[in-house]
Amino acid sequence: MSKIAFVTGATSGIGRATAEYLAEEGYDLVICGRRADRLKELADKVSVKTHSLVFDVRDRAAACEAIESLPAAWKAIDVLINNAGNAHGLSSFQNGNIDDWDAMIDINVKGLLYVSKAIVPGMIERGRGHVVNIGSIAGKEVYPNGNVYCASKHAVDAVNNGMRLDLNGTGVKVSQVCPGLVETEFSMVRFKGDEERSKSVYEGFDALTANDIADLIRFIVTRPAHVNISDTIIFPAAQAGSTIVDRSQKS
Ligand code: NDP
Ligand code: 8X3
Repeated sequence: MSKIAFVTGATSGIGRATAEYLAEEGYDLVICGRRADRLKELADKVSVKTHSLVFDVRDRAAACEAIESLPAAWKAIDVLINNAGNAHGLSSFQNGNIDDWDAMIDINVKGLLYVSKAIVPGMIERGRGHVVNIGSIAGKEVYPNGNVYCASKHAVDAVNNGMRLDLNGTGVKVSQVCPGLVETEFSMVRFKGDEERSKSVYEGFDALTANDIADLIRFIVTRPAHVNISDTIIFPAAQAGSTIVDRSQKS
């Protein structure tokens, strides 16, 4: 019987690449995001069965209804990839935009909680499952102007650890992947479509790609049943911390 992976934020970047890599491993996919056209494109590309759910993770009722609407054949989710999220803005605390703060807390933290609460009980009932939370180096360190994004990812770090403690003994594994700089649509979202500013984030070094992160996630979810990789930090070789990037060696 094939396994089912549920991927949030599958319309772009890390989520999309992860869906593709898990399809290669034979997982049927529940793919989620707000952009239905992108989900259709992904569904057409992969060679496994897919079920698309279009919802905004910050809308609690919509998230619950979408997950409840899954047909019986799609309900026994084996792997949950909690990936949907973004940074909105990069400003000092005193100049921060409260709408951006709301977006980051609502999407990165509350969205992850809503989706997990709808899926994890089924995993417990079945006595097996794996939740992979996409955190960030921003959940391990705080950097200037990162304030609320860092807070949201520190919350993911805490929720990840809390889930792992509470789910111990249930057969459900909990893992976190914390990337450094990955070139996706992330900076275009953070800088509200400012292409030049977005490009500058990745200048002068080889940033990670979405596939690099998907490869790590694939490794984590394909370990034997007795192995849990509980936490990982993955950097580009040129990065040593949130604010330490060697931009002099671009190949
Ligand atoms: P992208 O912007 O490329 O992808 C973000 C994904 O999240 C999209 O599929 C988007 O789908 C989804 N998403 C955003 N907001 C919502 C929402 N309200 N409801 C539902 N889905 C939403 O960025 P990345 O792939 O880089 O980011 C993925 C994750 O990786 C995030 O959690 C991010 O914080 C984390 N991360 C990224 C790093 C990087 O440098 N890029 C580094 C460390 C962590 P749609 O817009 O269709 O709804
Ligand atoms: C994304 C990486 O350094 O922009 O989480 O916060 S960073």
